[in-house]
Amino acid sequence: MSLKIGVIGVGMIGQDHIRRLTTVLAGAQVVAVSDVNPEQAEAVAARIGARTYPTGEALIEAHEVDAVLVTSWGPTHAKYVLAAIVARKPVFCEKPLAETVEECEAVLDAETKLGRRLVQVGFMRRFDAQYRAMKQTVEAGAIGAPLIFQSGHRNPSVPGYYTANNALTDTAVHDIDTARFLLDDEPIAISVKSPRKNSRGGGLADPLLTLMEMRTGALVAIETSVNIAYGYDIRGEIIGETGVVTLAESNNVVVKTNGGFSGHVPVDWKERFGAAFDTEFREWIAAASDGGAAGPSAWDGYVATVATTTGVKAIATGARELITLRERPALYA
Ligand code: NAD
Ligand code: ISE
Repeated sequence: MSLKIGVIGVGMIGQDHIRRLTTVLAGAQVVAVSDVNPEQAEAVAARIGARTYPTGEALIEAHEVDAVLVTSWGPTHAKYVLAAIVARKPVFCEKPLAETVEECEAVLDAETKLGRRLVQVGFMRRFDAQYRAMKQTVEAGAIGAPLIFQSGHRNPSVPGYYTANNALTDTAVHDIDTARFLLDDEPIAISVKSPRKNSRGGGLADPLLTLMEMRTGALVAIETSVNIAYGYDIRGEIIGETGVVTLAESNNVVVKTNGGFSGHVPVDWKERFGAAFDTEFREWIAAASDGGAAGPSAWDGYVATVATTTGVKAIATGARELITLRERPALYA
């Protein structure tokens, strides 16, 4: 039987997820869409033969909707996730789970009160074959205890409204989650430094270097460059006690000619993480069809938001700021 999905927010990534749910993956059907831009909702619905709903809440309550996909703007995520929990429906929420720590805590409270997981957060890197291989390498003990994780997150360009705070809340949020995933560790402090600005950024503090200290004593150094022009380049290396593990280049082939060698750099996150998104949704469809969720949880969404909001504070103060987490509920053990 096919999982009947309702999608709230049919902009760029909403439409990309609808494409993969309708043309790439099996086991799901998008039956309902809603958007604050009704013309956009109508246009997308007409393309796939879905029904439109005037509000996200109405879509969540609809009988025909088994599971909910939230791909609206960040500040609206929490209210839809909470409504889905009230309706007892599995919900996939794109990052961030919520923009404030208080809203994330409300989601944790609602889900732990229910006593089972319904929420999955869109940290797609956890489904990327390269990162999974990196994690397996660490867990196999091949490099000894991890000491440092260096993560490079490079975007060719960003829109004019993008701020230095966005470099944490919108971009480095992925590296923060990746660090927790790879090291199986939690952050305790964060500081952010900016070198000389990239002149392509029109005054934006870019790049940023974020240093996160972990409970075990491991350090995480995140470089966010968002105007680097040459492509969308994701770097990663873990330095352990006896070895290192490094993300390979993401191009399929290396071309050697005329005394040189070259390879393709992805143009954007859709290209770099296309296969990871497919795996993420394949695993979500399977879990949601059983009434649950797979992979990144509301707890992971909560920790990421605590870390990014503390990082935003660190940008403002220029100081090292402590990251304070509530006790992890048993549901997320
Ligand atoms: P977008 O602006 O292209 O699309 C958002 C859509 O949501 C728009 O059509 C807008 O009209 C609609 N919307 C806004 N508020 C709404 C509401 N209250 N109810 C219903 N619809 C509403 O944005 P986008 O780039 O698609 O990003 C959407 C989300 O996905 C963001 O949270 C973003 O951080 C996340 N995202 C994740 C990744 C990733 O790599 N995982 C990549 C891009 C975007
Ligand atoms: C975007 O919202 C994403 O989530 C991408 O994965 C990230 O690389 C980009 O910087 C963000 O703007």
